[in-house]
Amino acid sequence: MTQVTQPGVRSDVTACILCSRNCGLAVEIQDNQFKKIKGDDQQPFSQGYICQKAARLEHYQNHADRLRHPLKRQSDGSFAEISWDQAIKEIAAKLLHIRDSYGGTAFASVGGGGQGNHLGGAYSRQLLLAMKSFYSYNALAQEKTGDFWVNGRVFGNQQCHTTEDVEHADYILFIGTNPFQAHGIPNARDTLKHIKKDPNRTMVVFDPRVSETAKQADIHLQLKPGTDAFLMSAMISIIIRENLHDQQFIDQHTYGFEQLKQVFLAVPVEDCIHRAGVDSELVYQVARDFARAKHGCVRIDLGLQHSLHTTLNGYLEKLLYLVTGNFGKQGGNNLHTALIPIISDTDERNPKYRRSMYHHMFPISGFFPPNILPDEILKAGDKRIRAVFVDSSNPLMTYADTPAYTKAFESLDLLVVVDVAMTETAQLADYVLPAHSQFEKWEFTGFNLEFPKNGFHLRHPLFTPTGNTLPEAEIYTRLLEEMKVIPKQFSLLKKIAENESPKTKRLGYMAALGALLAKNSQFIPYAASITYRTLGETLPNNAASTAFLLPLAIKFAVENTKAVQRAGYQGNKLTLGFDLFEHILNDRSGVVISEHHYEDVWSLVAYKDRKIRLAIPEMFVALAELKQEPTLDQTEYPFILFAGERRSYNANQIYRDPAWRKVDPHGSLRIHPEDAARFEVINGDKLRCISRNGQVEVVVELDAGMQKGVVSLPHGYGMRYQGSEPIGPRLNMLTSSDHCEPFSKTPYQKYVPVKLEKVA
Ligand SMILES: Nc1nc2c(c(=O)[nH]1)N[C@H]1C(S)=C(S)[C@@H](COP(=O)(O)OP(=O)(O)OC[C@H]3O[C@@H](n4cnc5c(=O)[nH]c(N)nc54)[C@H](O)[C@@H]3O)O[C@H]1N2
Ligand SMILES: Nc1nc2c(c(=O)[nH]1)N[C@H]1C(S)=C(S)[C@@H](COP(=O)(O)OP(=O)(O)OC[C@H]3O[C@@H](n4cnc5c(=O)[nH]c(N)nc54)[C@H](O)[C@@H]3O)O[C@H]1N2
Ligand code: SF4
Ligand SMILES: [Mo]
Repeated sequence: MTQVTQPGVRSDVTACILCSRNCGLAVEIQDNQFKKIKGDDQQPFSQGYICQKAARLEHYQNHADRLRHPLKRQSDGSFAEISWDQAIKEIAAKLLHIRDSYGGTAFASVGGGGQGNHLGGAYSRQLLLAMKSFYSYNALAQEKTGDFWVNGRVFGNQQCHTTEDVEHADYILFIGTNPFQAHGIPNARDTLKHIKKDPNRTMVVFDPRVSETAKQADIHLQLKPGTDAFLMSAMISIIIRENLHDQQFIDQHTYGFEQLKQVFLAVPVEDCIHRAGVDSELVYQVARDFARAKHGCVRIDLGLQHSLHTTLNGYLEKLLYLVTGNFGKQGGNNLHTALIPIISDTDERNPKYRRSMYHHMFPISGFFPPNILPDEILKAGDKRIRAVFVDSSNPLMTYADTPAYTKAFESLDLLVVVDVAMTETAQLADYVLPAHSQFEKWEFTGFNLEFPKNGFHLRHPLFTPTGNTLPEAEIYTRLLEEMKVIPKQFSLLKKIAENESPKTKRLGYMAALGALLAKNSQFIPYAASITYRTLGETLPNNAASTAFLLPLAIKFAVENTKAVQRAGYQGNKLTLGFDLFEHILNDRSGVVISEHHYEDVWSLVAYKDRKIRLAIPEMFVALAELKQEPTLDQTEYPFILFAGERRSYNANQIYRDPAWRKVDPHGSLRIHPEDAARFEVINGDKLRCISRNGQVEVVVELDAGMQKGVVSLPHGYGMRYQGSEPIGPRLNMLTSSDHCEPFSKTPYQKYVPVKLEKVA
């Protein structure tokens, strides 16, 4: 509960918004500012853990680039403050004009939730539907969609997503991820420390760089960039050749192994290992020990997903734990439940999911890849995208190919940006709509990916909003009302909500809502705004925007009844969700929402027969092509750049004020000392980093942990704070839209060919 500790100082709890872990925070607040930030022991998952980044959150909450008023671009390019009424009226009229003149395909939404804010996504999503569009572009489709596609084939639905029980594993493969800096696993640094200390547990890291995690590892396979597919296919081949696969698991739970076996017996193991440039004996040892481990698990991230063969990598990674039977058990990889459906299932074989106009690209898990958007705006002729709504995202900085994005966004008929800060993307907008910060409104994320226990944390507002800002729920609901997609009032429904007796919980309301939507199916897509304006207005503490969680909680409880009961909620299949909702609303440090048994994982497999499909024909083709893949010609661009490393002081584009950083103010280029010597540069000197698309000037940092011929720059720099020159590298000046995996169109950000020049 919020408490007053000393005069003027309040304590409260919330969560960190800087990475997908969303660790619980216990905070002290004074004068509407953070005074002290530490870990919240009561948060059921992070249990008090935080990293160094969270303590700096005042730099997100208050800084000079915060937006305070709705803005409209003037003919001379400057911005003028306007009222919300004017903004909503003008934008609604323009949207309707575009929709009714050119059809829904002329509109795209971009973003819709970052590392900490997914509540607003339920509302922004409605605008896409009101525009009769299905073009949702999102950062997930520049990293994870290859993986989601594989999940769809292996488990039967792209919403089936796996998690890794690193805390209970005795043999862990970290492939292309640096959890010491990037987290992504529970309480990463503590977890890594425990594994390191325990002689019975083995940590193996696959990384071209001696990363902070690699330094803690028992075994480091320092492979060449972009060669994971070679290495993983060699390992799977070794496991199958040596009969180390788990035949019993395979027989009981999977289809397609015989086909798989033939394909992997044909993998040229030695060639593949050679290609990856690692010690052959070590690879055999890791393959054998992983297969024999009691509790083996695999954790991957951008080192695989932002590199060559993204989709194939996702497949091979899954095969590693599936053929060894490390699935559906403690310390293995498992599927998990989800209260908030952030992704959907859009299998490209289903013609119902419409493709993009220029690239004929299909959505994966509901999202289109940012790499194609500039072309869809600039090159699709009459079918082009003419209006874009950007929310919680800064694509001018974070999507590949800044020059292409700049040109595309400048050519739009309408660009609207909803953000808390004046970003580089907002600078190009026709209208900029200022949102409450994540600590000024109700918030949550959908990044709860745990199994067998899963959780959810609804955060209460901490601060009084300053300036003329609104929460996303209000912004989008007003727009829908102005567009006459929904009426301004649902008087009957609201009256039922107001008069509901505590005894009936909210049953009367839910019955009335169900009846309304059954009779008026055109309102179904707008259930979030309807609950916001009706039930929402009766919830305590201005929690209106959270009302749509009630139907989601009910659905979740119906689908996972026993697991929800085990987590301590009262009621039967139909009433349990009401109790869950009350706890979500009132338990400020977050709640456990489901508690499964490991063997329940099979009920989360989407194929009706609950069996896993191991053989994916498209992936067999990709594997065959691997054998013929030529090595890169490096004559013109002799270095491979990792364009986007996670370090101690970067956090996507969430912090704009450079004062938050305690080290690495320039976001330096890490380079092997011998490579640096060739350019006669030392720490602090400058180099020019040049790709085929652009160039940036960088500050040098010698790092003997880099491979020769490989350099690395951090993600999350390059912003212009208060209109300054860019601070640190603008990475996506170097990347190109077409430098991506042909299938998923996810960018090769960890494989950007560059050359270096000394700055005179
Ligand atoms: N500090 C910090 N933490 C963050 C973020 C942040 O901005 N800052 N962002 C969050 C987000 S959005 C994400 S998606 C995650 C990403 O988290 P991670 O993917 O774990 O982080 P990265 O540093 O991008 O990349 C991980 C590792 O991949 C290695 N790598 C590069 N190329 C290859 C390759 O070809 N093969 C292999 N095996 N490895 C390779 C790099 O050397 C690096 O150590 O981090 C999250 N956490
Ligand atoms: N070259 C290269 N590019 C990369 C990466 C890389 O490694 N290399 N990493 C990629 C990855 S993995 C990711 S996930 C993306 C992330 O890139 P984006 O999807 O652009 O997300 P963020 O950088 O988190 O941007 C968050 C935006 O949300 C705003 N914001 C914060 N709080 C709120 C709020 O409450 N409401 C609203 N409306 N807005 C808010 C912030 O001010 C900021 O402008 O970047 C990608 N880009
Ligand atoms: S950045 Fe991630 S790991 Fe660090 S405190 Fe925030 S949520 Fe936790
Ligand atoms: Mo990400």
